[in-house]
Amino acid sequence: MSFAISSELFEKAKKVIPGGVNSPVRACRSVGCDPVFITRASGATLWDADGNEYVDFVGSWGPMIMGHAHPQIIEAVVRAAGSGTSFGAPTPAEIDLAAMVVEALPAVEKVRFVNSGTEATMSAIRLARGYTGKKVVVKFDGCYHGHADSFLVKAGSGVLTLGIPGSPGVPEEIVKNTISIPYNDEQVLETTLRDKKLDIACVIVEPVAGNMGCIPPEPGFLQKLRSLTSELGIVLIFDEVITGFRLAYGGAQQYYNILPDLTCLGKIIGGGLPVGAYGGKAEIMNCVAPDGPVYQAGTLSGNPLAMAAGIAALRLLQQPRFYQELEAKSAAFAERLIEVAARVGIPVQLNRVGSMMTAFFTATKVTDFTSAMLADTERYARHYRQMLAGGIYLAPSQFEVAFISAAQSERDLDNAVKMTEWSFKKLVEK
Ligand code: KE4
Repeated sequence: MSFAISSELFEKAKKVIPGGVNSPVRACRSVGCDPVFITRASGATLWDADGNEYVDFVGSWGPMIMGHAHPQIIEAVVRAAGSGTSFGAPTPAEIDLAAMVVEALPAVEKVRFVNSGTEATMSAIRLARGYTGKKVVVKFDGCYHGHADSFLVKAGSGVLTLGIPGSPGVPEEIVKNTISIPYNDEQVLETTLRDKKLDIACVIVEPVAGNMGCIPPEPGFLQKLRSLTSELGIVLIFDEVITGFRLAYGGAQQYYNILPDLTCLGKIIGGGLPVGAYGGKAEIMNCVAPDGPVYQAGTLSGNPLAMAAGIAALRLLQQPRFYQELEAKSAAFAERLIEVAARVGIPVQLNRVGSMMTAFFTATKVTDFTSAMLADTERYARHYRQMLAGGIYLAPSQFEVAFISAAQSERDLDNAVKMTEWSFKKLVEK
């Protein structure tokens, strides 16, 4: 494979864009190579500027559950574009997508659209603080909720991959109101939430962690979180930017049957266009301007093209048996990877929930940030480069997830398993 044109493009990009990328993890720093520049995608296939072809397991970090350039999504966006691209005024499509989200998510009575997952979570914690009159936000080590100041303490994706614990530019006055505790630790959770000295407004959690690699909630953890926050009058926020419409049509809240007070969404609900959303109990959402005093706004919120893409995407997810078939495909693929690792004799922990999974290069069970940090990131980097050379496009970080989509064919998955076995064998050879 030649990456000559991508390398040229990267040099050009670095002259005008910090690091040559518009999001740090894309720079592939933690996997020891330069990024390839993608020019086209269709279904489960990506093509880069050198014409190399890849089976895609990143799916634009989650949105592309239906695969790339799905004809019905493209057709919806093209049709919408023909009527104009942005009005800064309410449109019928916003009502349609909002109604679909409310219909799908058991804990959401009202929803506000924004333009990214970060905007969704940033707005949700402001709302929780405004609604409760309290200040402290509790999050979990290794969970990532976007790059708003309040979250950049032991964040997961991006910051963790770059090894920057928190970030310069975030005033400590902000982060002193953010507490980060270990994921899956009920003991510390209870002690923290019951600490009378803490003026806790909300807890925000990835119901399945996806930004320190895939880490499922331990049995009972989410139930404990729900019962404690209900008892103590703390707003429970599910950050479902990844899990929303990924684990089930009703997201993690349907999958685990746990109802948060607020839900944050992104990725899939935009069908690949920039959409985020936060929603929840009407009693809380009615505190959002202009109904209530909690301010939040956005020029392109509810953009007609993004709404059209989101509506088309969710309609495709309503197909009967969509999630059962995706689960069967994901489970079978994960099982084959586990078998390959055992056959080759390489220590790998394969964490999976539904169609999101991570192969951690470690012999230790991965249940939280500390155990995730034991993974061999050098070995992952070699694996990433070997798989890329073999036409398999993985996340350029050990601390992200691989996604199965409706578009990967049996042949694609067979190729990925074969390449994985080849790469694992090279890794154990040294
Ligand atoms: P965005 O602002 O990137 O749309 O969403 C932030 C966000 C919020 N919550 C969760 C659970 C998320 O996973 C994310 C963003 N995810 C990362 C990858 N895991 C985006 C990739 C990137 O930063 O380039």
